[in-house]
Amino acid sequence: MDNTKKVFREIKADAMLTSSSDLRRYLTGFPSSFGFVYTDFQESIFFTDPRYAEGARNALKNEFISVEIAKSEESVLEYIKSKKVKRLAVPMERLTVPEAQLLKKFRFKLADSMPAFTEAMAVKTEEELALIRRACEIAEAAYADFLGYLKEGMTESEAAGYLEFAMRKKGAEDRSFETIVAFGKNTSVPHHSPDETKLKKGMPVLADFGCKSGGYCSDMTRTVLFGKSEDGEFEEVYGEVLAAHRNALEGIREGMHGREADALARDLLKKKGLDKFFTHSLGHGIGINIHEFPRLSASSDDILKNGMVFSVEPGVYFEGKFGIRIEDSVYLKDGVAASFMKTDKKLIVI
Ligand SMILES: [Mn+2]
Repeated sequence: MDNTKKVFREIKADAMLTSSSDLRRYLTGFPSSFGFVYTDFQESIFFTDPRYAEGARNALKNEFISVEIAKSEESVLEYIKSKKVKRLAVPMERLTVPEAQLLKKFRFKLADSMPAFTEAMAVKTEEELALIRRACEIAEAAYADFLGYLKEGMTESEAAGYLEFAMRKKGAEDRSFETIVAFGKNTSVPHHSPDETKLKKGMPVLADFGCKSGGYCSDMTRTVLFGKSEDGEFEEVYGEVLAAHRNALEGIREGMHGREADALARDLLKKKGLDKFFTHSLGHGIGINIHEFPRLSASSDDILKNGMVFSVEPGVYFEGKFGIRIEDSVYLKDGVAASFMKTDKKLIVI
């Protein structure tokens, strides 16, 4: 079944119109920075501009969806009006104020398509899983090169730049979010922006990164030591974070709530008095977007289903000292979680 039907059948409306780039990509499988996807019970049309028309026609020639050139959103809405559509579904949370005003001018009754998108996009097809698997393989191969590239005196920015270059060199279309590389005490900031901090012996190195392949994201974090640390605290805490990561990975089951998954890691850290340093959630859904449904957090009622892809990323952060996070992209299959990642998680001292 094509994705337009998968989403549209869940919505009570005569037609739906979609203009956000991620949702458009989901419906068409085609990347574009401008366009509108119109779907009703008879047809799906991808309205785009001349920059994408040829590429889109080639990419979609055997598909369910036709390609038309549109000058503006207004001309698309005129087409929809001409089809006597009364109730039109749009992704409410994505509408801009000018878009909302335009829709009002055309006097459509509106329905929200966003819940149907969220649900459909959360459960991946085999094709989508294959694209995410590829994005994970590229990220892991780049990470292996990155470890060999780290040298004393190198800045975080340079190291992050190398990691991104390596992902592209190995076939990535893009990074899936801003690459995080943190050295030393900067590792205690979960989303540190790489700066001019130089790598010195004995520092921890935290890298949180991912790339896109076929429009789908990977997400991975590893923390290593650049030479042995002065005291044994880092090694000890690393062992606890790894135990929490493994407990979550092994314990996650289909049908669990996001909060139960989160507790698999959080409760273990709590026994060691470390839960107050685990300042974020266990994970998030991954797909075309780096953060999507479901949420694996202490307050999440989201239900985990086979085919969902999400991160498992417990972390412990000691302000001004160091932080440790270990993250894999994982998927639920046959009721249990399986990691896309093969990179060893034992503590590495380089
Ligand atoms: Mn993540």
